[in-house]
Amino acid sequence: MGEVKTLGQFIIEKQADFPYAKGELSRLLRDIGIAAKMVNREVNKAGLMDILGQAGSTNIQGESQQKLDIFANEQFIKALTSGGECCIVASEENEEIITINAPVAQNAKYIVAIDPLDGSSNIDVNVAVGSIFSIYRKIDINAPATITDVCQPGTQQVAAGYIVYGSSTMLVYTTGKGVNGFTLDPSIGESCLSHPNMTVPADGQIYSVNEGNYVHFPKGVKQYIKYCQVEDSSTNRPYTSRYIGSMVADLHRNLIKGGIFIYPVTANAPKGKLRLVYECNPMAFIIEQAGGKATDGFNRIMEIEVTELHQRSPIFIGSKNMVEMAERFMRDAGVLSFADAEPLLSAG
Ligand code: AHM
Ligand code: MG
Repeated sequence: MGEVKTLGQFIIEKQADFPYAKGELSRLLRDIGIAAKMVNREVNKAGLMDILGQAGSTNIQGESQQKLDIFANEQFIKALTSGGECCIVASEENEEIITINAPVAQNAKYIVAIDPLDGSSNIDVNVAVGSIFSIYRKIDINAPATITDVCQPGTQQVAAGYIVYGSSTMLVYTTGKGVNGFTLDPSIGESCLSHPNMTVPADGQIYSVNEGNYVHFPKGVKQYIKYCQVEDSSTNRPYTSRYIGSMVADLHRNLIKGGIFIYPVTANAPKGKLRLVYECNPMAFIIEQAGGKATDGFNRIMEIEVTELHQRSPIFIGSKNMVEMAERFMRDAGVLSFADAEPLLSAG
């Protein structure tokens, strides 16, 4: 049997990569790992407990909240409040930022943005869901943290990660030095390093997009989808379409197998659906660290100016070459029809 390395051991070992680290980020990551285990326990009981179904309230985006959304949000906030390393939590489920005033957090310098339970419409049907987190450092270490500290561009992220509650539960994270994945062993209650140095293949054969919205997509996206469906043995097309409806699960699969995930602007969601701060930026950081690419069709996700906490953005993310091809279609959409574009693209 090979040597098993737990998430806790790995985090402490990696602290050495940051010569002046005092262990605060390590403790913060550990706290997030603990909250994730609590959420995992409840997600796994979802079919057994009276926890299924809607809680009857709506979140600030007007979407109905599931009971597990609320539970997951509470677990993360509780863990971050009592951990002492986090001064502000920003969550998909809370309209305003949550400032932590606990005495233990007096010197806290980290901001954590979370989507505590992403893809929650999939819970009732036993399909994978996830949690996403993004960590920033306070801009001015001596001043109280404000919303400005939360609205930093994605390039300023110190760490980011996700937990996918799937056929097994995995935590995948980066601190800007590659991407590592840990699988929860339920028999010992520990997440163990199972996917060291994860990289996303530069090319893939999977495209993930909600094609039901096709009619509402911009021309460039429509043309790219058609491109994915054209037969061409030299590029292994047609590609395979896979769409779970849980961004974390869709991206996790594409990270491992190679592929592109697109949530563009649509007629109904003119700014896109997914949120920049706690969905797009952390996923972009992870995918870039794994060698992939994340843009809004034109600009790098992590360089987009953040003007509000719940800002939305279109996203094209995954295998580098696939994202670049989709960007070409976006750029050329105004001038080229698909029929014109196809020979141009096959010519390279
Ligand atoms: P949520 O945060 O309310 O769960 O919404 C985000 C989810 C993503 O996980 C997923 O990629 C997307 O919404 C699916 O949206 P759609 O049903 O419009 O395809
Ligand atoms: Mg979400």
